[in-house]
Amino acid sequence: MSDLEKKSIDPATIKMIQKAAVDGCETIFDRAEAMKPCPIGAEGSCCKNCAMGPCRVPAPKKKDGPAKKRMGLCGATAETIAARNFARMVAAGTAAHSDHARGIAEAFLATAKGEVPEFKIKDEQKLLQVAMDLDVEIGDRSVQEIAIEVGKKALEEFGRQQGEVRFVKRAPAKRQEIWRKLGIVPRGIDREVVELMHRTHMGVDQDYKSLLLSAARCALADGWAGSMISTDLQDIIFGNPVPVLGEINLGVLKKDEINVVVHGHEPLLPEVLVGAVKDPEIKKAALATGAKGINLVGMCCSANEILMRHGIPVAGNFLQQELAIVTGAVDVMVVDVQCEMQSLAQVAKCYHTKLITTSPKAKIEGAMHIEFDEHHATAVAKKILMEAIDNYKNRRANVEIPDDKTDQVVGFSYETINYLLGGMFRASYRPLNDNIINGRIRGIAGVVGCNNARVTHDDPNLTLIKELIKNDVIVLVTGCAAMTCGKAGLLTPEAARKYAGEGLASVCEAVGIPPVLHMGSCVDNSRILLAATAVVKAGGLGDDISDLPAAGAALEWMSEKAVAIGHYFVASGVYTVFGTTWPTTGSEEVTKHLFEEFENITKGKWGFESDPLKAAKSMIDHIDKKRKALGIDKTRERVLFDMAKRREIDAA
Ligand code: SF4
Ligand code: MSK
Repeated sequence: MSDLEKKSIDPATIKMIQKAAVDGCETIFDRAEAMKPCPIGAEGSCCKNCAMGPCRVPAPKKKDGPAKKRMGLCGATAETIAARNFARMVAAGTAAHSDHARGIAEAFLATAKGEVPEFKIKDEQKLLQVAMDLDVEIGDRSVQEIAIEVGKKALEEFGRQQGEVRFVKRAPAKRQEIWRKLGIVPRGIDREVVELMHRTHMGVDQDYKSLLLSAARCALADGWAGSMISTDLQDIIFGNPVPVLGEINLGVLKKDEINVVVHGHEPLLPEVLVGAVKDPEIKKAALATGAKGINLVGMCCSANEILMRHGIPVAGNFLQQELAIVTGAVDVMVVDVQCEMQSLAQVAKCYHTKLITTSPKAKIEGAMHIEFDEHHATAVAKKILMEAIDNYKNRRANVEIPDDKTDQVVGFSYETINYLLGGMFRASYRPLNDNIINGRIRGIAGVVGCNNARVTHDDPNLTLIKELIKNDVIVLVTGCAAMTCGKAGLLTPEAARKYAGEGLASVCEAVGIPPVLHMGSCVDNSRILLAATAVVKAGGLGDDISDLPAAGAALEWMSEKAVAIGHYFVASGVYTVFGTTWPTTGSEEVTKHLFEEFENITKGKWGFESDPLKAAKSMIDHIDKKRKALGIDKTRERVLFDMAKRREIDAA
């Protein structure tokens, strides 16, 4: 394998890494070679929670003989330190998703009050469903009255001090019972994040089991509250995704158009940009530059949001953000929050690109700042587009856009899958359950998460997913992992025949769906929780999420949000496998607790496997174990008759 092939399996990415080298522009791929991760930090053994440290308590080497009790200055053990570091990742991830949700809830309320003309209540049916789940009275009230109360009730979920976040009622009854017995039902989102930060402060919670269980409560506040609120309210004001055709990879950039890349996570500005590029005044200004128009494309989860709802092309996933600029064709890259690398400002300087930050929470030194405010949404969007139009004339000679791009069918929300499987009049997950029971579909996997520059870009996720579908496991994807699948051609109905096992392919062909279903952005992992719940409720596969033949994975994770997501899946009863690196290897006890003992607590557990084929095997083994427990393992043992045997039967 050449050095370049070790960096990415994606041809467009490799071409742009080469171009960056020619242009003398440093990228993350160069830095990953030059700087190795700190081994003590990587295993979760460094504590800097007070000024007597940082204390380093690395895992003992075998050659050192029997391990002595390792501890920091205050006596915090290696276990406490590893668990505290893990818990703080959960708190940060939950905070990120949930602060995103707060912004959406505020914009939703302003929309309901009629203060944001650009947005409206698009999905009234979903509004009513969400209203019921938030205990909002419907009666003969107007849509506006209901929406205003939904907005207010959604905001209450953040600051509640006692009781339970309301969406936990959506979980299977048995799951709710497990959480209540363990005392880990989240009260309010902010409270759980604050409490976890408090517990992990110097000299507070110093029992690793207690820390990891509190981290579960915080993570549940992400999955079953913060992220779920984001998804639901976004669907109501921007529309619930339905299957739509899109394109993905750097080849979606256009040499003769003004390219605007929208990158980050919050869909508010991207939604307005989708409308603003069609504005006659903007179009005229764009044409006046000699360009053929404006080409709006997405990057990371902002891309997923406008791809799912409008089919807007996607330039790439996390590790391609700098490389989009390296094409020399990006006139503006506009970012909001999360996963935006600070190096974008440096890369932009190598070319003509204007980097524009828009969130008051996320500024980057060297970038232009145009603050987004939903009350002046169109004005902000037009200002950004005018910056791009103005910058087109500054393009330099070194424009080179790879021609790689792939078609993809996306937009599989939880409700859309329900409708596709059961039809409009008897929408239900039951047909999926029937196909799992009869063995055509072996199980369900959720594969989510990021890219990580420490492993070959896109390779672990793609190898894992191909292996899963080959073994008749239907795969639900979100985030940057979904984009990996899009680029590799797995998100088309034709991929079923090409890559899936016979059973899964036959079901996909009958329904007309790909074997890998793109469910959206990182916050939309909440859709996977609801899909799993719907499968439980459809019957025949046990009475809890932990009974399902299902597993989750994030082999290329890098973000703290991924740890929060993984921990809420584990706390919801799912076996969840991470790859690349595992953040608690500094403590054998903590790792064992998460990988083994947690199954006795939440009925879900963590796993780690850096080899994607072995990860697939462990997920399939888990699925088969669950099939056996449900008594449906025999249905897969289908007898294949040869011609002689068939003639024998016919003659009988
Ligand atoms: Fe060291 Fe304890 Fe301070 Fe951590 S909290 S840095 S282990 S003294
Ligand atoms: S963008 S969190 S790199 S999936 Fe959601 Fe991708 Fe991970 Fe960011």
